[in-house]
Amino acid sequence: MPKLKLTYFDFHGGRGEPARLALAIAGIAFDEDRVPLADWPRRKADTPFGGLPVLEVDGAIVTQSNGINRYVGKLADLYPSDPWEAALCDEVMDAVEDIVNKVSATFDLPDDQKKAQRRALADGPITLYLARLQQHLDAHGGRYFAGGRLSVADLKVFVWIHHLKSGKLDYIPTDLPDRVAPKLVALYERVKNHPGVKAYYAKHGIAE
Ligand SMILES: N[C@@H](CCC(=O)N[C@@H](CS)C(=O)NCC(=O)O)C(=O)O
Repeated sequence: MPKLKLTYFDFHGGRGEPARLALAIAGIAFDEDRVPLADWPRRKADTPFGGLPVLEVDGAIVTQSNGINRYVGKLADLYPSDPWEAALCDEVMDAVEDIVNKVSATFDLPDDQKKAQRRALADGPITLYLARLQQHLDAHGGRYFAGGRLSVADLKVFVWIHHLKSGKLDYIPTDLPDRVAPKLVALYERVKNHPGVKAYYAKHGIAE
């Protein structure tokens, strides 16, 4: 196994979280550099594209969250070996990235604009992505998105649903996933209760 160091922000969730969880679930040792937000302005220029996560593998650096998810998913046996199932796994991860990017674009807006844009996102694209992802889940057996078992796609959806339900996104109703996509919420609960996930959060003192 290569020597791994995953650098990401010191909070629960976000683009670095699926890789953290995949490695933790598989029991693969990795160093974590959890960057406090206060340190970010100083650290940003040292990253290849000005963003996190960054994964160091035997001293070499790679970025881009979904690429990192695929790489650690292969190490952790949480990425399908079958090319078609891999494409389904990628589709879900990239769809989540699409909708996360739309929401991220509202983070730094003045409050009145944030309110208007987030309400429109909740009524439109977020509802659509929740519904369509639930359809995808149903179409592939209802429990997992790809390969008939847990993969990094399920971990990525888990992180997104957690964010939506967390109350940290003002003007996006926290019960939206329950109303629109209860089967995604059931998936979220399954991942949350995975022993490897529970152990990772217990280790970091993070309560769900
Ligand atoms: N396409 C990149 C996006 C990376 C990205 O924007 N990460 C966010 C955190 S989730 C970040 O570093 N934000 C701080 C900044 O852009 O200054 C990826 O998927 O890894």
